[in-house]
Amino acid sequence: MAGEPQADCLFCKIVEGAVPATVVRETETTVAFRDINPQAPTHVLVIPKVHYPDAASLAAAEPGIAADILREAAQVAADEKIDDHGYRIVFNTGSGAGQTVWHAHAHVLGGRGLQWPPG
Ligand code: IU
Repeated sequence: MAGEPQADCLFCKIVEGAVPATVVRETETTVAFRDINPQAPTHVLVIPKVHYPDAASLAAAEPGIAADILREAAQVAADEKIDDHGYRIVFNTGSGAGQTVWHAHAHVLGGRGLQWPPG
């Protein structure tokens, strides 16, 4: 069923606590944890507890939870004190854009200068 945990999904396992992660925030609908391969001094992933393969399918099915992700991303940026110099919220969507984990997630990146276009 849509949104149900997937047995082969790493991020579902992090939500369940079956795989360890450095969790920085948790709400009823979301978990935020440090990326295992950080691309900036602050690199946190914010994920929904429900399973959808990407941000677009999450937003279509659960727009309230998609909004929760954005609110949590902003809270992470404030907690990490990266909001004064600017930070980036990224949803890689599709393999051509670099998505490798098929459970919706926002990257929150900051703590260094960020180039545009991102490449
Ligand atoms: P992507 O947008 O799907 O490429 O992002 C997946 C991210 O998940 C990527 O930055 C990985 O470093 C990160 N990640 C992680 O934090 N822990 C893991 O066990 C695995 C991937 I696998």
